[in-house]
Amino acid sequence: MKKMLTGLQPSGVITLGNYLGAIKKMVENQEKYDSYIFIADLHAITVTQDPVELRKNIKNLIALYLACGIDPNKNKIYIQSENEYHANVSWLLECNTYYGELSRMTQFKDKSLKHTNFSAGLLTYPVLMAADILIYDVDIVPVGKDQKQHLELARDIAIRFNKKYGETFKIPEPVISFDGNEFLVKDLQNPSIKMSKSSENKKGVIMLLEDADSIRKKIMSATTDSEMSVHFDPKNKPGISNLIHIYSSITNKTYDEIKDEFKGKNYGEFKKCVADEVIRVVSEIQEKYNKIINSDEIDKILDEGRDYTRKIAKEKYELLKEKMGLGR
Ligand code: ATP
Ligand code: LTN
Repeated sequence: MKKMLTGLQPSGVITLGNYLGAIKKMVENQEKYDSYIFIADLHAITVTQDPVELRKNIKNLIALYLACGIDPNKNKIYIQSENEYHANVSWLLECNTYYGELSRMTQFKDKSLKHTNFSAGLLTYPVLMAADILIYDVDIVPVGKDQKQHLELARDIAIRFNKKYGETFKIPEPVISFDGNEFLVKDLQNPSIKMSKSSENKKGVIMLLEDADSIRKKIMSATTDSEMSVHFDPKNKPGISNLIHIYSSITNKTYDEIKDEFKGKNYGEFKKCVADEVIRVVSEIQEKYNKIINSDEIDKILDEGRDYTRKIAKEKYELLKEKMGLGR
């Protein structure tokens, strides 16, 4: 059975973008693959985190995974930092990665520009991500397009390592999306940037734990254009295209079907339908979340995930050490 893996950072409450771009795809495919999903808390500390907030976010995110339909019987669910081999393997891979490659990463360039004094971890971040993937010989990594460059780097690192030390890693397939659609959910106020949980302006971002009234307001006041025609054209109509994409991702209707459905209707009517669908999905998730968040089920699931993945990761780490001539 092929393996599928993805990680999410506990850097705040997750957005509709994270859900549609990563979690929903994992849920839809969890039967078909041997699936791994984890909280990338080591990635989160590449920028400053408040320790109390961070711990709270980790727990909330696990509860949200479960509420979104990630099934603990079909997935290994774990916290990255509880499996120390991720950081260990990452160091070995760092020594097989070039500074030039890392400094060229778009995410590094964007994020380092935002801070005057940023950590070395922000630069080496993609190598840790490569370790997360390569340890388990993963085939498929469902992430949004923003992570595609990191995935390609993971491939390059694996190919280089195999050449240098002999067959060690499976090369992950560069599959970004299952349906070939790489469109990211965009900010509702500024559709030229992606919807992001760390955005300063929250008016354009829908959080999964947000209340229905607030979601409706944000969607109804989303930026559009003056054309009054509901069709997908991200270049000329980024706002409407974003809403079409959201509606399509939730209802599984194609862009063409949506165009037909809303022919002759105004943007207000369309936005109302988008809001209804988003609120329906988000309320279902919230209802489940409220049941899970205070149960002790979460600890049991995480213990099992940690123990299972540590065994695999330890073996890979020992193999790398042997190949690289480390230790006795
Ligand atoms: P941050 O603002 O802290 O960088 P983020 O909201 O951009 O966070 P990540 O934690 O970096 O989200 O990403 C988690 C997963 O969600 C990744 O697989 C990423 O590709 C996906 N993702 C993030 N934002 C979007 C989006 N707007 N549309 C689709 N997928 C997204
Ligand atoms: N960098 C990713 C989170 C992440 C990840 C991974 C995703 C860390 N390790 C391995 C897929 C596979 C992010 O910020 N979205």
